Amino acid sequence: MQINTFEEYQKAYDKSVKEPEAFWSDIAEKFSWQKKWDNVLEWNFKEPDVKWFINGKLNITENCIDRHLPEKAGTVAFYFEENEIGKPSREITYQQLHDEVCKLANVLKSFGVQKGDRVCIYLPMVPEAVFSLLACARIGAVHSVVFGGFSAQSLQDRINDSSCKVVLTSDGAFRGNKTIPMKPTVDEALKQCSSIEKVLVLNRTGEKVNMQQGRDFEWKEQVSKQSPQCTATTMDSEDPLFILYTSGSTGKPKGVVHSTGGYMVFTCYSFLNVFQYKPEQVYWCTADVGWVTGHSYITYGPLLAGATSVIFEGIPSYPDAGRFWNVVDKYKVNIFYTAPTAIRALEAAGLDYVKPYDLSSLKVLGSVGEPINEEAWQWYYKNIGKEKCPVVDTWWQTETGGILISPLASITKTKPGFATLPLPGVQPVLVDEKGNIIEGNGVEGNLCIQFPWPSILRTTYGDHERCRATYFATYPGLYFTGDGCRRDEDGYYRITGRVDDVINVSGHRIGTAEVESAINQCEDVVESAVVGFPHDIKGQGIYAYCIVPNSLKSHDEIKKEILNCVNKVIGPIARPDKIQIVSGLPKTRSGKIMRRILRKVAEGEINNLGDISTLLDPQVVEEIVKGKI
Ligand code: 7RM
Repeated sequence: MQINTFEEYQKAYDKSVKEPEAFWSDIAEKFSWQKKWDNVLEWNFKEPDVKWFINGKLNITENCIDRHLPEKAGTVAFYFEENEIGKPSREITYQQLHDEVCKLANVLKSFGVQKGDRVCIYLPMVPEAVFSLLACARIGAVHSVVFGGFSAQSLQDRINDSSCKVVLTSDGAFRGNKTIPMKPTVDEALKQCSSIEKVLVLNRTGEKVNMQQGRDFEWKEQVSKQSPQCTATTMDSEDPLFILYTSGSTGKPKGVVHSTGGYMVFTCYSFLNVFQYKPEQVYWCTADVGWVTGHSYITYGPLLAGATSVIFEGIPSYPDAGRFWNVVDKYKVNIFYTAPTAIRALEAAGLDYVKPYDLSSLKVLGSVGEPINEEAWQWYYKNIGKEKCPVVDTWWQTETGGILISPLASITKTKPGFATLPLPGVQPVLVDEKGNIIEGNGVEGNLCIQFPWPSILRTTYGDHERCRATYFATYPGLYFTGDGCRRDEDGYYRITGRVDDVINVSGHRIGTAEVESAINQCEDVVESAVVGFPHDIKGQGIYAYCIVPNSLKSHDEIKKEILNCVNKVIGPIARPDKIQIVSGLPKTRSGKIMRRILRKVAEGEINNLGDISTLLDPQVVEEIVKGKI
C-alpha cells in the first residue's frame, strides 16, 4: 500500500486515473472484509450519488483493532499525555483498546442503542473519546462528535438535527490552568432534546455534577459491568459511519455524512503515504477529536495502519510554550502533525522554548487546517525539523474525509506554502467564474475535484438537496471545494483560502452568517455584518460591524453583550476579535451587503475601496472608514 519513490507515485497516480476501479480494489483487498464487494464504483455528481465497494460487508473496528491482535496485542496503540505536565503516561495497548472499546460498545447496547442510531459524543481529548468513536462503530451506531468548545445551544442544535439517542460526555475538561465544565452544558442543551434517552458521564475533573436519575449514568460503573467481548456488527460499505457538523457560507452547520468502506480505505492509504509511517514509529497529531482531523488522523487512519500514537489532552501554551517540544522529546515522536496557528504562536514565543528539548527523533512534520504562510513554514522546517524533516502541507476538508493534496513525505519535493500534488485517485481541476476548466500551469481559479475518491461525503444529514446545492451545483459535474487555488509552473497546487463567506480562524471553519445570526440575537443589535481579516496568529480574525440604534448603554457595554451572546449561541471560538458599532451598512440598491468593502476596511485598506457607485448610500462607507480610524 505504501509508495516508496517519486516514480512509484507517478505510476500509481497514472493508474488511479486510467483504471480507478482496479487501482482502488487492489488497495481495498488489503483489508479484512466479511464479504468482498460486487462492484468497485458507481457514481454521478448530479444527484449526487457515489458508492464505493458496493455490497462489501465489513466492520471498521475489526480493521482498526482485531486484525492487528495476532501480532500487536501488546503493542501500544496510544500513549496518553495528560493536561498536567509530569504525570506518568497512560499506555493503551491494542489488546486493551479492544477490551475498552468492546466494554463501552456493550454499555451502548445496554442503553438500547442499535445499528443506525445516532450517538452524540461531547468529550475532552482523553482516550475515552477515541474509545467512544470506535464503540459506536463496533455496533453500527453513527457517531456525531461535537467539539467541547461549542455552547449548549450549538450542542442542542446538533443533537436535534440528527436526533441522537445517547450522549457520551464528561463532568468537565482540563484545559491549561482552567477547568471547564461540560456536564452542565449538556444539561442545559438537553432541556430541549426529546430524542435523548441516556447520558454516560465520565469522571475526569471530579467536579460535582447533577445526575438525573434514569437518564444519567456513571461511566466507570457502567463500563466495569460489561464483558470485554462484543461481536462487531456487520456493516455495508455504504452504511454511514459518522456525522460531523461543519460550517458553510449560509445557514446552520451541515451534518456531513461519511460512509464506512471507502472512508476506511482512503484514510488508511492517505495516512501511510503522506506521513510514510513505518512500523514502530511514534506518531502525534495535536488535533481534537471534535474536528475531522481527529477522526481521520488520530482515530481511524493511524489505527487502520496499526500505528502507535500520542493523545494529548492539553494546549500548546501550558505550562509554557515548550509543551509540544517537551512531549516530542518525552515520547520520541517521529511524525508530528499540527496546525499553522499553533506554529505561529510558538514561533512568537521564541526559540528559548525549543532549545531545552531533544527533537532528534522527528522525521516528518505535518501541517493542516489553513494556508501556512512561508515564514511559519520556514520556522517549522528550520527550528523544529532542523532542516532534516520534510514539511507535509496537507490540504483537505471535513467533506473530503481524508487528505487530497499533499506532498508524500521525503518523496515529493516540497515548496513552502504549497500543498504540492494530488494523492493518487484525486483529480483536481481549476475553474473560472463561469465554470470553464482552466488548463495548463501558472494559472489560478476555484478548486474543484472532477472524479470521486473513496472518502467523499455521501450526503448532508437529513437534507440531501443541501449537499447537492452546496457542493455539486455551482459547477455541474464537479465537486466544488469553496477554496481558491493556484497551480504554478511546476503543476504544484497552492491553496489561497476560501472564496465563500467562510472564515478560517485558527484552522476552525466559521460561517459569517452563523456569527451574524448569533450577534443579531443580542437585544440591542438590529443588524450586523461579519467578515474575516488577516490575523498574525489565528490566520484570520473575526470582524463584526453592528448596528445599535438609540441605546443608552455605552459602546463598551454593548460590545461585552455581543461577545456574551456569541459565546452563548455558538461558543468561545466564534467570538469576534473586533467589533465596530456603526449606524448603517453599505448595501446595494437591491439590499445586498457589500462585504467586499467591509473586508477592505477590516484589513485597513481604506484608500482602495474600489467601485462604490452602486451603493444605496455612499455616506455609510465614509462613516465606517472614520469609525475604523
Ligand atoms: C482538515 C480541515 C477545511 C478548509 C479548507 C481550506 C482550509 C485545510 C489546508 C487549508 C490551505 C491547507 N477540515 N485548509 N487545510 N488551506 N492549506 N493545508 O481543516 O473542514 O475544518 O476545513 O480549511 O480552506 O476548505 S475543515
